[in-house]
Amino acid sequence: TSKRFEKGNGGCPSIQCETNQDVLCQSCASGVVTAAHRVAQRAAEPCLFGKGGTCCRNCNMGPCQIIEGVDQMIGVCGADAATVAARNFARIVAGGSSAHMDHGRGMALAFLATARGETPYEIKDAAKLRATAQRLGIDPADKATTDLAIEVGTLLVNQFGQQEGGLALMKRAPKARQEVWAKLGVAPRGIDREVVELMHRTHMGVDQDAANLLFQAARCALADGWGASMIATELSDVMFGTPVPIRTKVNIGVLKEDEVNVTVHGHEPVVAEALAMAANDPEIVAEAKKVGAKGVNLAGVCCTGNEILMRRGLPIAGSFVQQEVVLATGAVEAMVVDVQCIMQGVSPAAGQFHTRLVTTSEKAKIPGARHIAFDEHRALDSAKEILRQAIAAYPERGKHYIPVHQMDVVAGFSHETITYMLGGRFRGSYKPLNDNIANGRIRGVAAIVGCDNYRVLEEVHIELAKELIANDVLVLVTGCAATGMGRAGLLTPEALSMAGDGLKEVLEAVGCPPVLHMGSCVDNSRILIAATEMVLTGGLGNDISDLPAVGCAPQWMSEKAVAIGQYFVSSGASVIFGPSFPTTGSKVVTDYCFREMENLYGAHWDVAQTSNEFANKMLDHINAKRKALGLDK
Ligand code: SF4
Ligand code: MSK
Repeated sequence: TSKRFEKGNGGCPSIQCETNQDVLCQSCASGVVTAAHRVAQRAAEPCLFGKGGTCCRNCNMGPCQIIEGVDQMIGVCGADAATVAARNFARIVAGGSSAHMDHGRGMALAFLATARGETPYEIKDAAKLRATAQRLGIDPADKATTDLAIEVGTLLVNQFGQQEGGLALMKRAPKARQEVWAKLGVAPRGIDREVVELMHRTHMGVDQDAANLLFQAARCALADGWGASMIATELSDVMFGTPVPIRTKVNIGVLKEDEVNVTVHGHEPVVAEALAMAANDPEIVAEAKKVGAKGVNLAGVCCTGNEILMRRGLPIAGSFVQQEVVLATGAVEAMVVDVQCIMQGVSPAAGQFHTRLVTTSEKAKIPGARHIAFDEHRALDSAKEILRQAIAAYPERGKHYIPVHQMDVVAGFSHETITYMLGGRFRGSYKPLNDNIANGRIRGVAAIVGCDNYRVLEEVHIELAKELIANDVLVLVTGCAATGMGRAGLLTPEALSMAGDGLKEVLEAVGCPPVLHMGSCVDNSRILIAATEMVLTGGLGNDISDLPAVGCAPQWMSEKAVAIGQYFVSSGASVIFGPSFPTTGSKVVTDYCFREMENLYGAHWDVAQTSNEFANKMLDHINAKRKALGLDK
C-alpha cells in the first residue's frame, strides 16, 4: 500500500513498500542510511529554479536564476527563461540519450567480438539475426551465421559514428511517421553526432531559440530510441536469447540463507550473463561448497536485473529504491555493479557489512569499492574472479535478516512473445490484438515505465496499473516500474481478477497477465516496435499517433527517462510525467511541450501527480483516440 515517507517505530523509515520497512526496522540494518533517510534529512524542497529548469550555469558569468516575465531576472548574457529551460531540457535529453548510446555501443562491440569468436558468448537466436539482417537491407540467404553476424554487427557499430544518411532501424517505423520526421527535419543523421550537436547548441552563446533547441532535443532522443536503444535490445536478444514467457520471483526475499548471494546491479547484460554462466560452473559451485554454501545465488537489482530476469528467469532482489535496502539485510556477499542508477550510497551501506562492492566498468568507479575490470574477451575468467570475492565473503556473514517477501512474476514479453501469445490463430500477427481493441474488449494500451523515486509519496505505478486494467486497458511495463508491479503481484495471470471483463476474457484465453513486463530501460524500444506493428497490421490508423495508446513515467528520476519520453512523443505517443516536469519555470517552453508538440508530432507531454490524476488523463486520451478512429460512437 502507498505510504507517506515518515519516521516509523524506533526511527526506522516507513517507505513505499512493506518489505523496505521490514528490513530497515531490523537491528542488523541500524546505521544503514538509504536514499529514503536522505530525503527525510533534506528538509527543504528541491531547488525551485533547478526544478523548474530556469537556473543556468552554462558559463562563469552565472549561475543565473531566471524568472519568466521579470525583466531584471534574465541571465547576465540576456538569456530568458524560455532559452534556459529549453537548454536545460535539451541537456537532460543529451545526458539520458548518451547513457543508452554508450550502452548500445558496448553491446554492438561485444556482439561483433562474439561474432568473431573472441568471447565465450554465442549467437543464441539465429532466426532473429536473420530477421534483423533483412530489416537492415542485408540478404541473409546462404550466409553462415557468423558471417552474417559480423556483417550485421559492423553495420550497427558504424551507426554510432555515422555522419550522414539516417539510421537503418528508423526505416522500420510507419511510413507516415518517417514523413513527419523528414518534414520537421528531426531524423537523426548518426547516433553520437546528435548528442555532440545538442551539447554544442546548448553551450553559452549558441542556439537561443527555444523551439530550435527542442527540435534538436527530439532528433537526439530519436537517435536513442530508434538507434542506440533498439540496437542494444535487438543485439542482446540475438546474443543472449529473445525473451519468452518465464516464471520467476521478485523482491528481497529471493536472497538465500544457505547460498552465496550475489546481486548484479546496473544496466548492461554482458557482465550479468557471464556471472550467470560462471555461477553454474562446477569449479565455482565446488568452491562455494567448500565454504559451507550450497552454491551461488544470483539476483538482480535495477535493469541489469530486468535483463537477466527476462532472458534467464533469474530473480530480482530489488528495484532502484531498494538497492540500499537489499544491502541492509546483511545477507549479500557481493554487489556487482556496471553502469547507471547506482547510488553512491551503496558504498557506505555495503561497508557496514561483509559485503564486497565490486565495480566492473572503467566508466563507473566508486570510492570504497573494489574494481575488477570486466573484459568480455575473457568474460568467464572475469566473472569467476568476481564470484570468488563473494565466496570468500560468505564465512564472514554476520547478523543478517532475509525477509519473507517475494512474489511470483511472469515476464519475458518481448515483441515476439506478444505476437505469439496474442496472435491467436494468426500466430505471428498483431491482428487479434488490433481486433480486440477495435471491438472494445481492450480499450487501448498504456505503457507505465521508468524509475521509482523516494520523492514520490504514493506508489503511483501500482495504483495506476490497477485502475487501468480495471478499465480494460492492456498495460506494458519496463524498468523499475515493472519490478514494483511484480512486488504487488500484478505480473501474474492471477492478477486478471483485477481486470475488466473484456481484458480478462481476451487474456484468460491465452494465459497472459494483464500487465506485460517488456524488459529494461533500453527495452522501451520494444514498445516502439510493438506500436509500429499495431499500425502496420491495420485497422487502427496509419501512424503511431492514431493508436489508442499512451505512456507515462509517474516516478521518473533519471535523465534517461526524459530521453525516452521525448523519443516517444516524437514518435507519436503522448507521455505523462510525474510528479513534476523539468521546464515548468518557463510557461513558454512548457506550453510548447504540452501543446505545440501535439501539432508537430501528433503527441505531447503532460504532467500529473496522483495515480487518480494519471488514470483520468490516460483514459481520456485513449477514449479520444478511439473516438477519432470511429471505434466508439
Ligand atoms: Fe547566466 Fe547566460 Fe552564463 Fe547562463 S549562459 S550562466 S544565463 S550568463
Ligand atoms: S534502472 S533508469 S531507475 S527504471 Fe533502468 Fe530503474 Fe529508472 Fe534506473
